[in-house]
Amino acid sequence: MEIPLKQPKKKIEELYRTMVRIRACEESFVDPILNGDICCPVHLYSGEEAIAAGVCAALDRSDYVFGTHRSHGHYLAKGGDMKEMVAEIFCREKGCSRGRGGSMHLISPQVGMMGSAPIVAGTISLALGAALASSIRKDKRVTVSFFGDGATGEGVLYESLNFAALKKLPLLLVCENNLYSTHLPIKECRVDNGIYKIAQPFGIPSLQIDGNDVLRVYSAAGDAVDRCRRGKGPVFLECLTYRYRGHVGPDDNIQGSHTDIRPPEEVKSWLKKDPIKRLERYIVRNKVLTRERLRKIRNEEGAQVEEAFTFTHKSPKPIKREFKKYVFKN
Ligand SMILES: Cc1ncc(C[n+]2csc(CCOP(=O)(O)OP(=O)(O)O)c2C)c(N)n1
Ligand SMILES: [Mg+2]
Repeated sequence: MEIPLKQPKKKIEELYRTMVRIRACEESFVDPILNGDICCPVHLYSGEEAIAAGVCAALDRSDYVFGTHRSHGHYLAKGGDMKEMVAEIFCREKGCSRGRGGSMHLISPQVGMMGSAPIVAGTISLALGAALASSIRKDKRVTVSFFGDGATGEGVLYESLNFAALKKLPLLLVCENNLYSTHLPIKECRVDNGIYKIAQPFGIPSLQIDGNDVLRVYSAAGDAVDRCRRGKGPVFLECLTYRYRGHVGPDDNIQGSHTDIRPPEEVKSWLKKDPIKRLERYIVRNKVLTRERLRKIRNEEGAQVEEAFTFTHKSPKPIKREFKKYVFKN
């Protein structure tokens, strides 16, 4: 007997393609970071792709997303232009922030990627504001606030939970719990590991899910987005995951010195739960797509990355006297 697929084939292919696109892009930055061609701090998202891919696949183009310091995946999954992202990371004039922002300042309002910023928890209140605006305008848009487990140490998260619940705002709070905040294991800074529980005193529906299972993320995000759109108020999703690379840079320090304190056994055990390999196994087992089709998708996405690098290297760097050109003046 055939087991029905969890999602339509087209959706599964889209989820796979998005994750592959993010991974291909992330890994292409490793060498340029190590040899100094990329000068800004870069927080790679490899290993966590299922969260951005699954959540953003449940959104409409007009919905809003706010990111963090580790936001390449959010930007790409929401439909941001890869060329402009790569150019930004290389600090080029054609980057999405005109080369003034680097890896941690990604923005593409035309697709609803409203911005990322390095201040831990700094964008949660901005997402809250966007959700409040949608609620006042009755435009049916949903806002997603992505943040890491580290943001649970910041008061603004709790203030935002209260206000969002009070006003029943269309806000989906997505905590990407990768078990570490820089080099601090979550066990050393939280009394209780169940982050999802922090939303309970505010009456916000919340759950903890496997953030490396893209089908699970997509389905949980779909339910949450639906609830937000119906005006029922915010939802909190804690997605358990793990980063494959260092906190910043490929091997934990910008120029590659090895400072990762995570136990090698722990890293190894998470590599076995790779979100892309996991979906591949599901696809092949259930004959959703052929191995050949999967290879084609990987090649196509690899080619996109190459194109983005060519575009970037043709783009000039901002000239010194224009550094402040886009600074807001009242
Ligand atoms: C308000 C603030 N405090 C401290 C920092 C330094 N800092 C940068 S990233 C980070 C850890 C963030 O951890 P988490 O939120 O779990 O995200 P992850 O890096 O694990 O994705 C810290 C403490 C900062 N950027 N902002
Ligand atoms: Mg973390």
